[in-house]
Amino acid sequence: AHNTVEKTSVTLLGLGAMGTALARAWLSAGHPLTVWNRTPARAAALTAEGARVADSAAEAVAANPLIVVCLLDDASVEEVLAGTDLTGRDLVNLTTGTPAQARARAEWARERGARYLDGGIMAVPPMIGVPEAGGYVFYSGSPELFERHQETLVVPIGTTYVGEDAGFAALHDVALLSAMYGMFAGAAHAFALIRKEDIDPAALAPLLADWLVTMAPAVHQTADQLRSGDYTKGVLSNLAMQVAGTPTFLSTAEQQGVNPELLSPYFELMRRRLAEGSGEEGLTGVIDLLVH
Ligand code: FVH
Repeated sequence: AHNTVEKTSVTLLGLGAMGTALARAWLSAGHPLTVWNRTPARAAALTAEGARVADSAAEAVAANPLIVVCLLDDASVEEVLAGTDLTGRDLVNLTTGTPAQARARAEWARERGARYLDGGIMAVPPMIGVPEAGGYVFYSGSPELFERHQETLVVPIGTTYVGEDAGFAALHDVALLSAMYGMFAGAAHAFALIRKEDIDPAALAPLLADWLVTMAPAVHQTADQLRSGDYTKGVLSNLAMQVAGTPTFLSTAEQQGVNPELLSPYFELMRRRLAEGSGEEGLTGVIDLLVH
């Protein structure tokens, strides 16, 4: 049977690595697509795949009610949209930025008569159009806009709406990526410890990956403790015991000729929390030391 449902037309501004991947996903799903890019050659490459190329950002914005921007940074969004008429448009901004930039951009769009959704992409370009890769985009801002376009937005990659505050998508994006860097930092220290030994890094890697996966659910206990305010709830390895173990980590690093600078700041926070008399807690109290 022929699919007679009309697909939503999309305007996409920005055809870098991510924008191009998004464009291809919408085109191959049959969505009429108008594109514009500062460097025209990148847009021209998509005409063979069915994209309509606008001569200017203003022309692209005039072409469709749904406008998606995927540019380098907030400054480039300002520059590209400056000469366009956003009245009545649904603006979806997939450009990475801070929560404050997203909130200001939402207000900026509202003043220009547009509805606004901000997006934080939790994926790299090869994950676009590949649902089994597990990537998704955090969205926040206008709930009506999200509901209206969810079917179109989900075509390239999964969607997770995190609230009406336009800054929340960026906040979730940065929170998850910050945790990722913490994980990478720990793994870097682990590889450094074995660097000069007769241990194959490829043998350590699966052990590390499995261990990190085993430990990851600890975040649920952290959340539970933060919600209840009881940081001793369910604690198996208390802070006093963990702080007592830190010299072993520092001595091992020294013996292996490894600079402990990635671990030491965390150990210092653990020591400070213990000094406040929180020996029966786990590690959740460290969070309160971080928040000004
Ligand atoms: N690629 C990735 O792995 C990450 C994954 C997570 C999300 N990020 C963010 O997505 C935004 C776009 O990233 P991208 O990978 O497409 O970035 P580039 O390939 O560098 O393309 C940048 C596009 O922005 C255009 N552009 C830059 N400055 C301006 C400007 N002043 N005026 C107009 N356009 C501008 C650029 O145009 P051109 O260089 O081709 O002319 C590209 O279209 C980004 O926020 C990531 O943080 C990606």
